[in-house]
Amino acid sequence: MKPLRPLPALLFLLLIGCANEGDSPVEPAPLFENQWRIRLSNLVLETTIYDTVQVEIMGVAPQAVDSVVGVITTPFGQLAGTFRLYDDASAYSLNDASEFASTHSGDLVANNGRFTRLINSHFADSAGTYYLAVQAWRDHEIAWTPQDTFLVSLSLPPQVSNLNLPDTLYSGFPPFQIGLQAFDPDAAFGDSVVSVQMRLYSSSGAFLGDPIQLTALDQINYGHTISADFAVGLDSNFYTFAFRAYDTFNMISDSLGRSVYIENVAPYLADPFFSDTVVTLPLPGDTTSFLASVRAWDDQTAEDIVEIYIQALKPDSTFGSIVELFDDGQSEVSGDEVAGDSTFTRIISIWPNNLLGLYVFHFRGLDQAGNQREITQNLWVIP
Ligand SMILES: [Ca+2]
Ligand SMILES: [Ca+2]
Ligand SMILES: [Ca+2]
Repeated sequence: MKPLRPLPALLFLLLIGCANEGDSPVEPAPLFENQWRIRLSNLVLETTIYDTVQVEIMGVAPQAVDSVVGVITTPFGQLAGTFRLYDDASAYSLNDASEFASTHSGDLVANNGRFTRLINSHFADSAGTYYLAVQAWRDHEIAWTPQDTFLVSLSLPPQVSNLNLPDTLYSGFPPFQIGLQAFDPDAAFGDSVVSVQMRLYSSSGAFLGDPIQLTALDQINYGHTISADFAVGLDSNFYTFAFRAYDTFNMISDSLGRSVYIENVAPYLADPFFSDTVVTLPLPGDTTSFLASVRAWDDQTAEDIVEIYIQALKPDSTFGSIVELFDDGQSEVSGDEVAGDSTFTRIISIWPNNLLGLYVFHFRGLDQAGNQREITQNLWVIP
């Protein structure tokens, strides 16, 4: 009987051993997961335009996945179609190809855990909302993606109408809201206008600037407010405004266009001014300085002004060099007291070798459209 005695102790040791094993840190098994990588886009009914579906299976070697199956259902829970997804770099002609599931998977990289298939709308009897979820099988385990919703729609583009835009935008026009209406004929089954864009073309057809996105004011009305500065850099001419609407299938409406005359006039000039109206020629080695200034503004805002300058017609009837005036507030440099107050200024110097007599100063303003205006002011240089 003696040999039996150690048994309780041995059992005790085994129990301790089991307890220890249960307490020791063990790496948790990686979760068997199935996540969306590329969701199906909306599809156009009765077309064979394919779109990509892709999921990524995690927590298991790609080769150990038994199958990956997409399940399409209707809003009433009826099965519309099933198809398999593959991680095969599109290497094989697939024996489960169907009217709506591609012959080659469309997969790019084999055995990277991403399973792919190309699908068209031919599983659908009618336009409407459909649901897609993808199941992955490993042994008797199954991992689903979240259910995704997509549309199958008739291929009708949106329509745009009722454009509110005048034939002429006069120089310095007050702020104006361009308006139009846009709607999608497929709205009954969920399609809608995603964006309405405006493009501007020159009379020669050149596209000017970036497309401008109109703001949705309500379900069908879209608008965009333009101000006088819209015409910065545009010379007075006819321009074409073109409007297009895009739906969730990226179908594009016909272009709604209008030819509009946009006016841009030269900068305005006023109150040419010299700090001394009569200047005495300085002695040799000296200079006489005075301020020249003019008020200048532009209907298209100061942004349209390229340069305000003066050029003097000298007593010998030749023109002096171009001298630019500034509205920069750099009083020490240009002589301008206040930046941005529309008064442009420059310190002018007379030298001992300058001619005596009447100088006619031409004050000129030039804008980005090439428009120019000038006014003159006389200055006498006397001995
Ligand atoms: Ca549509
Ligand atoms: Ca202008
Ligand atoms: Ca100024």
